[in-house]
Amino acid sequence: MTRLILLLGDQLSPSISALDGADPADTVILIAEVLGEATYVPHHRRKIAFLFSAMRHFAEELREAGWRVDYVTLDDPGNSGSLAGEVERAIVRHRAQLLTVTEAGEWRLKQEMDGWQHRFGISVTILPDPRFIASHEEFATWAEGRKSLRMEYFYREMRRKTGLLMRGDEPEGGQWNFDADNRKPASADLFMPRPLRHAPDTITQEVVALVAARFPDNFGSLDDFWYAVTAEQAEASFRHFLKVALPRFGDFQDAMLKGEPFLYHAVVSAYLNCGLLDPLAMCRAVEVEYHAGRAPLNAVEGFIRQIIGWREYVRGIYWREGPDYAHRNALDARRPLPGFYWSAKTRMACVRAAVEQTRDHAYAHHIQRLMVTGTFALLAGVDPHELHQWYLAVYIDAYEWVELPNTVGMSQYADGGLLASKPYAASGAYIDRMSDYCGSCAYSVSAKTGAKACPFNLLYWDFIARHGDRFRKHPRMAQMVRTWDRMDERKQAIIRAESAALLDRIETL
Ligand code: FAD
Ligand code: DLZ
Ligand code: SF4
Repeated sequence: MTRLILLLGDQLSPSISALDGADPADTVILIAEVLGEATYVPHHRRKIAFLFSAMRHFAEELREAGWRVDYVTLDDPGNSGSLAGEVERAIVRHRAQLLTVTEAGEWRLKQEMDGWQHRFGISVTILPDPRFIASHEEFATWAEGRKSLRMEYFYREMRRKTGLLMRGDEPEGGQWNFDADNRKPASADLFMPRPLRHAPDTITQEVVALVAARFPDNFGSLDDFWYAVTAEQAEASFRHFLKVALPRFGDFQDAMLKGEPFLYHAVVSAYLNCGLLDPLAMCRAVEVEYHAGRAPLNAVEGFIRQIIGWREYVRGIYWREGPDYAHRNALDARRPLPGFYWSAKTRMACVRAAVEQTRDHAYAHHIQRLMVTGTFALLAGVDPHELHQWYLAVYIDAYEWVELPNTVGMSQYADGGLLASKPYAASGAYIDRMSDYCGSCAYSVSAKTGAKACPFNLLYWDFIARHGDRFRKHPRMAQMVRTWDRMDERKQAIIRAESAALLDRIETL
């Protein structure tokens, strides 16, 4: 009896549950490049190339380990263009009677897979994805009956569960969270680490040519491809991060600098999210750096929190909230996404820098996503669903389970405060404090009104005014609403009028 195992593009781990207990003698593994997955949003070209190359390399590794792999390339003349179509063709090709998959990372595919047994008329087994620290059930149990679902409390559970940075029942260093030490701006004269670069081999070169030919109009540069595409390369990239950047990861986690897309970040999310790296193994390696005295606690705790805290927590929220989470719009934001999110043609130096490096590397670090492109969209009232589709398309690490809660919840407050305790609304002063962008900007960060006023300044107060009623009693927003309420009426009128004019010419900012 032949068993078909489908592995998705973000399931490139030898320990994936679909392979558990399978016998290479009667198993065929199907991996398929399909147009449907490459176009459900207009992905960055580097993202498609990265994933196809990683998929092809993984298929080679599985073959070397003794598995029969049926790999369907995008330009295979018979390619049906969808995962279901490829499964159907493979069932016939191999006369398969059983199909095994590991659950997919988004509702769209989950709902489709739930119908496969009926559709194909063979036995279909869908297994949980063990590459996460908390199962769906564990998250549901933690969330059950809580008034608020703050990440910090979930994170403490994960610390206890994994034993990471624990001394018995107490957190290492007597504190769970050292974020207060982690808000330093960087300066251009510091030593700047760079992510490890991997020369593209023949497989990657072929894939880059394929993507250039098949996706000529998609966003993003394919030049100078340097990402890791195998587990071994990804591990080398991570080890490089441990050595050159981890010690300062905490200090400069929120910093931004011109011409420095990566700073002290790990640049590992692409590898983690498609299965080339294992989250728990990474955290254990980071903990070793602390105990060996090579990295301080604020850096190590900060990094571990991102992985066993934020990453696990957003996944929990995604699956708990259901498919309609993608359509939440608590602040009723309806503005179309400005064209400069694609073209980078804007005089706002901060937004331009974030979009340019996104175009060049399919990467921007967390504070750029949250406090530059995210905050601008929030203040301007951009439709969160459009913005979600942009984030999902342009980042090399973007899959809906992780991108959506970060966008709809954390960055846009579109879930009404389920995930974030307050909207990430801020004036230009925040960006000025954390970056060197403002010095070379066409706008003046110190100007609150007038032709040169930083758009973040004007739109910040406009946002507070627009949503004053909602936030007047909010514990963390009431103060700002009061400041607005007390502002001189003439000044209020100027801000509202200038903001309205600015939003009318948003495409020219
Ligand atoms: P580092 O800063 O070095 O952090 C280490 C790791 O921690 C990351 O690789 C990542 O796995 C994890 N991590 C850190 N913050 C988060 C977070 N908020 N949620 C989940 N994991 C986190 N991350 C994605 O992996 N995919 C996405 O599609 C994605 N979309 C985002 C959209 C928005 C609007 C925002 C605000 C954040 C988004 N993030 C996303 C989270 C974060 O920006 C990226 O994980 C991070 O920038 C990846 O770069 P890095 O590997 O250098 O991370
Ligand atoms: C993102 C992506 C792309 C671009 N292409 C493929 C593909 O051709 N075949 C495939 O199996 N997976 C691809 N993926 C990843 C899937 O979209 C991902 O598995 C789902 O979004 C679930 O997380
Ligand atoms: Fe961004 Fe305003 Fe600073 Fe310009 S002045 S870089 S728009 S924060």
